[in-house]
Amino acid sequence: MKLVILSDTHGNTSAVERVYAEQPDAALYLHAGDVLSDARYLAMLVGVQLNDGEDDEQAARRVIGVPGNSDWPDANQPLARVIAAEGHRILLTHGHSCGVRYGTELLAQAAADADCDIAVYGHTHVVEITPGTPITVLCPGSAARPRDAYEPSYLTVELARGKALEVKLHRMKQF
Ligand SMILES: [Mn+2]
Repeated sequence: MKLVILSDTHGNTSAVERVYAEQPDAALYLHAGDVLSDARYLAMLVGVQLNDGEDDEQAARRVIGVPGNSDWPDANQPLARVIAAEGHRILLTHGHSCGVRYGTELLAQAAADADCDIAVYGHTHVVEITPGTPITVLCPGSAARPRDAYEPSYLTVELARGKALEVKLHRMKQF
């Protein structure tokens, strides 16, 4: 199944629209935060409710999002979520609460503690693709305000039971 990961759209709904226009057929979309309303906007484009079916691997299409540090605190929105897909378990969090600007050791530990094999974060606006030993750590960069290149970015992942992940970086033309 195809997974799309984006982050740090910071209210730029046209960035969300561009990602969805390029990747309209994924079964699972993860937005790693900043801001949650953009994840909700993506869910509207996909035609589902944000975070519906978080635990339901059978759901046809899912859009899962977490708040970032630029979101208003909301007790109903946990900072991290765990999503099961194709025999994998993915920890999704913005990452500011575990200091991703200074490294991803705490993030990888949190993923291991939650019995996950994949950790997805945002916040840095810098792409990271680190294959699992044993945790695969992924940051899609920012789909609106990149800090590592001129072009905004996002990731797609081909997830298959018992197979290695195929992670692909996508760069979009600057606006
Ligand atoms: Mn942030």
